[in-house]
Order: sequence, then C-alpha cells, then structure tokens
Amino acid sequence: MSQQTKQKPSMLDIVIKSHHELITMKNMPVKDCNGIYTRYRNPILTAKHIPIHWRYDLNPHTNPYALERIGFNATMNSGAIKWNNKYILCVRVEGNDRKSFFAIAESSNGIDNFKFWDRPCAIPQNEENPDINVYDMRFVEHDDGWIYGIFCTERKDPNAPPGDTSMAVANAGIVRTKDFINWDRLPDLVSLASQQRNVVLHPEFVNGKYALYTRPQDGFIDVGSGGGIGLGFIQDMINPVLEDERIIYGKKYHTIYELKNGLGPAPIKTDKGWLHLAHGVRNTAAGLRYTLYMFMTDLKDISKVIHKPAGHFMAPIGNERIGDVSNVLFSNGWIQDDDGTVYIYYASSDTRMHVAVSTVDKLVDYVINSPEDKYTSADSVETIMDLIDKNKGFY
Ligand code: M1P
Repeated sequence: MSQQTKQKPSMLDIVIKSHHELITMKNMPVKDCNGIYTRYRNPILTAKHIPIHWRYDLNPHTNPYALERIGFNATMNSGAIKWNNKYILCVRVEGNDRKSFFAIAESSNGIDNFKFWDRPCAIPQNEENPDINVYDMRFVEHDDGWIYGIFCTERKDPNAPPGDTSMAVANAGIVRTKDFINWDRLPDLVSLASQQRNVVLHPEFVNGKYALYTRPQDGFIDVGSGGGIGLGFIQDMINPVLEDERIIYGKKYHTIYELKNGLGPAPIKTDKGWLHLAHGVRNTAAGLRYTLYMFMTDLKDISKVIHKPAGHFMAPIGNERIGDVSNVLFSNGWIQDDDGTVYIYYASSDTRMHVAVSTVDKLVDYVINSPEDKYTSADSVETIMDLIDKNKGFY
C-alpha cells in the first residue's frame, strides 16, 4: 500500500464542501410565467447558506465531534440595494433561538451566488429602550446623501397583564450608514399609533420634509381599527416625529388585503408615477394568507393612488406555500438596474429568500393596464366579458 493513503474526509470537510456547492449553485429561470415577471428555480438564500464559521466551532480540540454549535432557522424578509456594482441584501436571519438579526449577503448578478459577509450586522442599541427582536429592514438611498435602514424593533409590552408572555410592541427603528458596516442608530419613530410596522422611507424630500410610509396598528398582530398603508412626514431624521399621518391605501372587505396590508420596499420612480410593491393579508380557515400586490402613486402628489390592479401580483406557489408561517409571501426589497431590469426579492412562508425578475416597463404596463377590482363577483365577470369582447377576431 502506498505511503500516501488517502485520508477519509472529516465530518467538517463534508459540511464545508456541501455548503460551498450550495452557495455557488447556478440559478435558472422558471419557464412557466405570466409575462409580467420570471421566477427563478432555487431559493437564493436558505438557513443552510449561513456561513459555516457562524455555526461550527472549527477547532477540533474544542469540538471533537464536529457538532453544530449555533443553529439557524430561516433567512427571510430582506432589504435590498445596488451598491458598488453588487446586489446587496440585508437579510433577516432567524436563529433557532427565535431571535432575528440582520446580515448582509451579496451577489454579482442578483440571481445566484449570494454570499454572506464575514460577520452579521452589529446594530447599535438605543440605550434607554433596547430592542428585543429586530426584523424586516428597508433600505433607501435618500436625496440627503445617506443610506437609511428602517426596520421593525420589537419589545415586550410593558402593559401586558401578569402571566402574558407574548404581548409585544412593534415600532420603527432607524439606522443610517455609508458602508453597511458602521451604523448610526437614530431615535425610534415617534407617532400617534400604539404600534407601527412596515415603515418605509420615501427616497426624495417632499416639500423639504422626509416622507414615510407607515402601517399604524392597534395590536401586535391584529391591526384593529388601525391598518392600511399610511403616509406621514418628519422634519428631521434625528428627531423623527411623524406629522400629518393619514391612510393612503386602506384595507377593504373581500379583497386580498381585507385584514391588513403593508408597503414592501421603497417605491421606484417612473415617468408615469411611483411604482409600489406591498403585501395584502386575508384570513382563511387555514390561517392568514399573505400575497404581494402592486399599485402606483402620482408623481406630484405621492398620497394619491392612481392605479391599482385587482388582486395579487404574486402568491405563494409550490414549495413556497410551506414553511414556518405557511402561505406567506413577503417582500421588502427590490433593485432596479440601469437597463430597467427589476429584481424582486421575496421570502416564502417566513423561511427562505427567492428572486423574480421583471422590468420597469413591464411593471408599469401591468399596473396601468390590468383591470381594477370592482369588489363584486358580478363586476369581475363583467370585466372578463369586456376582455372577451375586445378579443373578438383575435381568437
Ligand atoms: O408572518 C408573516 C409576516 O407577519 C408580519 O407582517 P405584518 O406586519 O404585515 O403582519 C411581519 O412579522 C413579517 O415579518 C412576517 O413575514
């Protein structure tokens, strides 16, 4: 037998190899599409994409059995931005301990080979009221020169009755950065609502003020009498007191946003109006169903919704339907390229990240030319009849 007998690969060698294969896997478009966008076959980020050195103690002396020391449960709801020619996601990573935190992952093409940076984001705390859990970052490169991140900060409700260990308060936490490594923590949003989630900064000043999309709510899960996508203004990000908040897109009976809705990423400016991506929630016998929908607001008056195609734009399909919180699609990040390509980053069932690709032109066409919801079955049939009549001679 030769002196150089091949050594059996260690457990960790196998883990490292399969991790490398996973994160370098090529992604392919899915053929079956509606012309509006193209989904990609593989999730772009899963819990298995988390770097090995965040999970394993790599020292064989202190980890002789090569056991995973820190487990991760999900990679989901990611903010997105193009920066230094890279597609950057600010991923909501959830540990097995249920705590979410942020970590940056980058790709050169926006559809595969997303790799986490060496370390997760260390978001500074507001000393007087530290976060218990943080999630769902929205990035915006604002006209003022900063890149802002607005996220949900969650704490136990101080007014919870004794023995209630789940009542929580959600609010908007605010950071700004120039490099996604160093973060300035600004004060949390001050608003009249008892809770806020899905808060998003508009990229431009409006009459010299910062404009914020909000989702005021009465309870942590149940929006109560609150709800709807709101719009308000603040004078100064260092003292973020929300003024003149009002609902610009409310919830409505027998729609896909009957129970609640919330804005996704910051809107994309087009020559026809601001393109918005949002999520709508309705209740079903199987629990809440979250789908994505789109609308457009006026360029001069951003509070005015000028186009709202009926129904969902994307809903969970196939494996997307199943996960920690099943039947959920959620998006808080998209990237518009210079050539008009739009990368829509969405999470399925609070478990994994995906990408779908479209263009600004197609999305504008979809939003402007798809029929609106007229809110009754009879009206929906009439809308279909209209199309059939217009199609006479074409089929
Ligand atoms: O579990 C589905 C989503 O629920 C919440 O969204 P919303 O505030 O609109 O109800 C958030 O916790 C979100 O992170 C989560 O994906």
